[in-house]
Amino acid sequence: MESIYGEVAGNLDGVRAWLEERLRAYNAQVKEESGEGIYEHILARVKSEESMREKLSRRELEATPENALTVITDSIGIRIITRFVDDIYTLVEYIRSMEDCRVVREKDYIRHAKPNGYRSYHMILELTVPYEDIRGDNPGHYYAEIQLRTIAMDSWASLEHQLKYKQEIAHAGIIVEELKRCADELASCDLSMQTIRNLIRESK
Ligand code: 0O2
Repeated sequence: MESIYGEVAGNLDGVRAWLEERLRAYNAQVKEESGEGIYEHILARVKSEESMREKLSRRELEATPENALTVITDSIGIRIITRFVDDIYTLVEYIRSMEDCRVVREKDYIRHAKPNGYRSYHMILELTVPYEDIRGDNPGHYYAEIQLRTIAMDSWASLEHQLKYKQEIAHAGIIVEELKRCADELASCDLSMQTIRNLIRESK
C-alpha cells in the first residue's frame, strides 16, 4: 500500500529533526546563559500511518497525502515538557519569533483548561524547510503541532489518555470527577512550584 504521506513520506523525519534541532539549540543556549535548561525533556514523532489513516477517517476526510499533510496539521508532533509554567510561555515567545516558522493557530488550555481538566499549550506551525512538499515546492511547507506542558500536566494527560481507551470501565462518573479534581490540584502545585522558584531566584 502507498504511504498516506505519498512521495514526500521520506521527508517528514527530516522536517521533524529540523524543528527539533532548533528547540534543542535554544535549550542549550538558555542552559549556557542561566545554568538551567528551559525544558525538562522533549518528545518528537511523525504520526504513524495507522494513526493518520484513523484520524482522516474520524474526520470523514478522504485518505490522500494532501489531506494528511495540509488539512490535518499534526503529521509532525513535538511535545515539550517543562518544570515550570513560566517556561512554557518563554518557549511560546521563542517559537513565535523563530525564522521560517509561522504560527497558524494557538490554544491556551492552561489559562483556559478543558472541562475535563486537561491543561497544555498547543501551537500549530507552518514551517518553510529545505525539503520538497506535497505541492512540489522546494523550499517546502509543512505543518507541525507543538504541545507544551509541565511535568505535572503531562503525567495527568498520560493517565487520562490511558483511561480513555478503557471503554467499559466501571464507576466512570466518579473517575471523571476524580480526574478533574487531580488536574486542579496539580495546577495548584504548579503554581506553588513557580512561586518557590521565583522566591529562590529573587534571593540569589
Ligand atoms: P493524538 O493521538 O494524541 O495525536 P486536532 O485533533 O489537533 O486536529 P483539535 O480538537 O482542535 O484538533 O485539537 P486539540 O484540542 O488542540 O487537541 C489535539 C491533541 O491534544 C490531541 O491529539 C491530544 O494529543 C491532546 N489532547 C487534547 N485534549 C486532550 C484531553 O482531554 N486529554 C488528553 N490526554 N489529551 C488531549 P489527538 O489527535 O486527539 O490524538
